[in-house]
Amino acid sequence: MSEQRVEASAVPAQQRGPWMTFLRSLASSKGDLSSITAPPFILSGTSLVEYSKFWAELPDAFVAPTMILDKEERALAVLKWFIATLKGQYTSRNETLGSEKKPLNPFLGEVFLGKWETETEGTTILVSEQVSHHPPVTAYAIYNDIYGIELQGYNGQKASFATTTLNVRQVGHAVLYIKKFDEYYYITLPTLHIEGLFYGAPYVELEQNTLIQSSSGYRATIEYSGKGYFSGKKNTFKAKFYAGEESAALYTISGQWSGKSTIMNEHTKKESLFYDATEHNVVPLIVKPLDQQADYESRRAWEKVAAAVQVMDYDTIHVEKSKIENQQRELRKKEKELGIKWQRRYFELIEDEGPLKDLAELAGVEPDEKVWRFDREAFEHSTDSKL
Ligand code: 1KG
Repeated sequence: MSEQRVEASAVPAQQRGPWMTFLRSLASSKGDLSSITAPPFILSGTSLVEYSKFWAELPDAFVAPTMILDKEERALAVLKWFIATLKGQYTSRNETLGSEKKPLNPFLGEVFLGKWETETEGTTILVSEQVSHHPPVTAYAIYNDIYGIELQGYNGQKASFATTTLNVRQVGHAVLYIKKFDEYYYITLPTLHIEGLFYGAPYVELEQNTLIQSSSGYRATIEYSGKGYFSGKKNTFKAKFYAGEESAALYTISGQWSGKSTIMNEHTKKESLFYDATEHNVVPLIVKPLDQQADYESRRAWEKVAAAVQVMDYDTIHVEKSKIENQQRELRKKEKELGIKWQRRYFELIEDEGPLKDLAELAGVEPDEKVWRFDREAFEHSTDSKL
């Protein structure tokens, strides 16, 4: 880890020392990203609870499957929507913040709410809540009632550090439900690694594979690879689309999830454009003004920290973050004294007995014993639902 390399990096001069210490501390980290203190220049003023929004920033792609009567075409449209979400999920900070940044660690009960309003798709609602702090787990639900589609899921991260790269395995899954066809899609989450750490310009690359298993039988497996030493472009994927258990794929979809991809019909060998991420503009999420937000809503709660991050006022970042962390510690202490547990707002941890357990098994995935599920009723009866 040569000084020269850090010399040449995006690390502000006065922070090179702390950055070196931080990089060394990563090697001894226990895998919980939230417990690692990163130098202020790599901090984002956005809480991780907001990241659930990346699933539906393209409402047209999100609702498109509901309008397709042919179940094979419909399952292909679900795969296209999933691929379309990846650019936002895993590269958008590079554009907006210059590199990947360390998001703020959500506190238990922190909620992020918003909606997309578009001409053709109408209203698409986002509910995201931090349902666990140790380990950190975010649960979310996104739905559009006009088209009858709902995505819900939860995720946590397990990090490990290898030589120059930070590896992040995601815990959890997503489930898409299309009401008109009473159809479910079980979606697993990609493993990622952070490159460019030494240059102080970290960015995400995806690896290994994920799958989308439909209750209609259609299944897609997606393999991810990045820019290797010798060959290969960044953000590359290859997906195989199957009608069911049989081995022969009906279609092969390949390309870059942050760029163009093509689909090849394995029977006719005809190839055509599948999706072009450079052509698709995300729709901004509408979030209530801060003064109309509850004090547990993300942007209201982190307002002072986010403002300090904006101006790189490291002392204020520390003071304001500690205030929130101390409040949370007080809350936990009181709960302990009173022998009460923190009540989640809009999600509940349940034994997964439904169709999803079978779907997970069909997909050959070890289903989680307990899963976080959206309590729509609780949300709709709450003042928070007045978005
Ligand atoms: C702290 C790392 C941030 C990540 C890995 C948190 C999880 C983010 C997830 C997986 C959350 C769920 C979303 O659906 C998809 C998603 C996208 C990005 C993921 C984040 C990337 C960020 O990189 C951070 C680590 C790199 C670097 C900024 C500094 O290193 C550290 O701070 C080490 C703790």
